Parts: sequence; structure tokens; C-alpha cells
Amino acid sequence: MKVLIAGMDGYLGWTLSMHLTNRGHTVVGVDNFSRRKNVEEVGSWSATPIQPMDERLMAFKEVHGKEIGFHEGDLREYPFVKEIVRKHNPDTIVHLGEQPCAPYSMIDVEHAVFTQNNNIIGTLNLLFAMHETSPHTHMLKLGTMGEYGTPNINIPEGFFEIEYEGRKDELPFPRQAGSWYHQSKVHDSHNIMFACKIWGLRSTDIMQGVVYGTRTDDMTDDRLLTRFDFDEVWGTALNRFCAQAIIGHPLTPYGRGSQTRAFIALRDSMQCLTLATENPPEKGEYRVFNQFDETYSVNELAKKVQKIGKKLGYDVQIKNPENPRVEAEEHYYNPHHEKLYKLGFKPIHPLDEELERMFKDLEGFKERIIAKKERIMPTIDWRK
Ligand code: NAD
Ligand code: USQ
Repeated sequence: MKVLIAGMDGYLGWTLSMHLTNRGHTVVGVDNFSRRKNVEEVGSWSATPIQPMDERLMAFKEVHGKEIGFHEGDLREYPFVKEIVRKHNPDTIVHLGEQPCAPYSMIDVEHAVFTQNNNIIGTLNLLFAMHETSPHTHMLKLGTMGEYGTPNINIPEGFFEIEYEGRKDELPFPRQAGSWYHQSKVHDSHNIMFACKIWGLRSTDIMQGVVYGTRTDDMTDDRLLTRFDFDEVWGTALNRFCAQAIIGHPLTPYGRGSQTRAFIALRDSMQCLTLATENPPEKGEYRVFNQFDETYSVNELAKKVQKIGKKLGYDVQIKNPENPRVEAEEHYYNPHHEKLYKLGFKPIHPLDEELERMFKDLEGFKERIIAKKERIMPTIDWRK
């Protein structure tokens, strides 16, 4: 299949481009490198030293003997987006090209507006470009489990049947997102569903949990590593805990630590995105997949990291800082996730094994984590 990856320079995008190419798909990517600039803006960097795109592409060719195409450009520029979609006429657009960070979107008005403008306009441009030049294309869009929030009932995959005042319907499950970033994903979901309805486009909207992991089997050379962030803004929970454990920084489950989220290994995320790419929806169909391995509270994850750290000889302490976010710390959480299993998804990577791999990888980049250790503790107050 021909696959266009929007956001190819990112954590998931670079990993997926290699994975799909090695499976025999033809991959071309787009990115404006905003993630690199935005991480620099907050005084941080990736623990893994990531190469510029031209060096990534050359190293991939040298190591795997295959080519990946790339165009630098901004998804907010419609003429650029339309030309790329028209020229490549892809079977699938995997749309990862957004500002993915909740704390960054909560810094101030500029960061909230940037996030929503970047994400909503980019998605709208891709939808219009598909409609005008490539209506057969499947948009595989990365949304987030955080769109649903933490309701006191089970969470279905996108839609649920409801009876109200004697009448029944199947409706989108309510979205109650918890940051300006997560809200941008809700707005995207509404726009994609509408585009499928009026233009007969096809899309899979992936509600993905928090991703963790340092590498996949395609990264057989350090020049092929994907980024790995650990600072208070860009690092996500489990990745941060591992980086903290490596340098002897106490782990930071926020507040009471019982807040529970869905998590998925980077390797399993690749497996799921591949299954969705290779099993597209029907014309006009808008489908929603909940994509994760397991749910955990952040305290549970901190304890798992502590256990593995101890096994490997690290002294790992846990010290819950005050929670900088506005979120429920005690809540019910039971999302469904059956659709990807029906397509053949088999989570193959037990958490403990993946954590050991992460410790081994990160040990090699310890000095880079130490160099930015003042960026670990949270400072962005969501109540401000
Ligand atoms: P990332 O920031 O590493 O990758 C996104 C890429 O898109 C970056 O390289 C960035 O430069 C690019 N980009 C952003 N705006 C762009 C624009 N206007 N034009 C062109 N390129 C642009 O993020 P990620 O962690 O790889 O996440 C990818 C997607 O998956 C995001 O949509 C994110 O919301 C979603 N997601 C991520 C996770 C996670 O834990 N990493 C979990 C659930 C969902
Ligand atoms: N948390 C801690 N300690 C930390 C960091 C985070 O307790 O040091 C807690 C947060 O308070 C939150 C949970 O861990 O309750 C998850 O936070 P996170 O930073 O790992 O993830 P989040 O902000 O939700 O965002 C990440 C990705 C985003 C994706 C989302 C999936 O950055 O792109 O959409 O995970 S989900 O959480 O399912 O919405």
C-alpha cells in the first residue's frame, strides 16, 4: 500500500515509517519539525540523540536497504497539503502531525491557541485535500483516550446505544477532555465524523492510550532511534518514571496517584496502526478504535518501575509531588478495547520485559538526562 505519514519526524511517526516500509509498504512522510523546536523552547531535549531527517533517511537506507520519501512542510498550509495528497494519492494517510502535549497547551493563551489552531486546521486541510483530490484515501487519525475523560460508567469504542425518554439511538459517547490539547482532539473527531458523513470519506479515529518505550526491532542502529522525552512538559508518565529511575531522581506520580489511564507499548502501537492500515474501513465509514494494552494507576506504574529498577541494581524512591493538573485522582475507569483484537491484535510485550529494555537503553543516555534534570519537576500549574 502507499502510505502518507503526516508527522513523520515524531516519536510514533519515525517508528511507524520504518515499520511500514520494512513490511513492504511505500511510505512518504511530511513534517515541519515543530516538535523539535517546541521541546527546545522549554529548555529540554530528547534523551535519545535524534538525527536530522536527511541523516535518518540515509541511515535507514544504509541499514535496511530501502527508501522512505519525505517533504518538509506545514499542515496548516492548504496549497502544500493539497499538492502532497494529490501527487501521492495514498491508500492511507496516517495523521500523527499534531501538537500532542497536554501541559504545553496549558502554559498560557498563546500555547492553547497554537495547539488548537495547529491541530484543528491541519486535520481540516487534510480532509479537504482528500475530498478534492483523493476521496478513496483512508484517514487513520491519532486521537486519544483522553477525549473521553473519566466518566463513572464503562467507555465504549466511540459509540453507545442509549435510551432516553422512551426512545433509543446509537450516539457518539460523550467527550469530556481534560486539557486544551485533549479538547483539540475532540474537535478533530467531530470534524472527521462530519467529513465522512457529507463527503463519503473513510476514517479510523484511534483513541490511543499513553505510549511508552524506547525502541522497536527496526532500530538496529542508534542513528535510527526515535525521540524519547522525559521533561515535565513533553515526557509522558511511564517514560518519565524510567528516566527518573536511571538518574536516581525520585519517581513523580502526581498527587494521590490513583488516577488511572490506558497505556500501550510503542511496539504494540505499531502493530495496531499496521492492522488498521491494512484493514481499512468502507467508503463513508467513520469508525473508532480504543487502542491500548492495559490500564494502570500512576502509583501502580511507579511501583512497577521501582521493582524492575531494584532488580537491575538501581535505588528507586517514589515521592508524590503535589498534582499540577486539574484531574480526578480517585475514579472509575473501564474502557472497552475489542475491535483491534478482532482484527488480530496480540499484545506481545509484557510490561516488565519492556521496562527492562527501557532501563538498558536509557542507561546509555544517562548523561543527557542528567544534563536536563532541572526540567523534571512540574511547574505548569493548570489552575492558573
Ligand atoms: P510527536 O510530537 O513526537 O510527533 C508529531 C509530529 O508532527 C512532530 O514531528 C511534529 O513536528 C509534527 N507536526 C506537528 N504539527 C505539524 C504541522 N502543523 N505540520 C507538519 N508537521 C507537524 O508526537 P507523538 O507522540 O509521535 O504523537 C503522534 C500523534 O499521536 C499525536 O497526534 C498525538 O496526539 C497522538 N498520541 C500520542 C500518544 C503518546 O503517548 N505519544 C498517545 C496517544 C495519542
Ligand atoms: N502523571 C504523573 N506524573 C508524571 C507525569 C504524569 O502522575 O510525572 C500523570 C498525569 O497527571 C496524568 C497521567 O499521568 O494523570 C498521564 O499523563 P501523561 O503526561 O503521561 O499523558 P497525557 O498528558 O494524558 O498525554 C499523553 C500524550 C498525549 C496522548 C495522551 C493519551 O502526551 O499525546 O494523547 O497521553 S491519554 O492520556 O490516554 O489521553
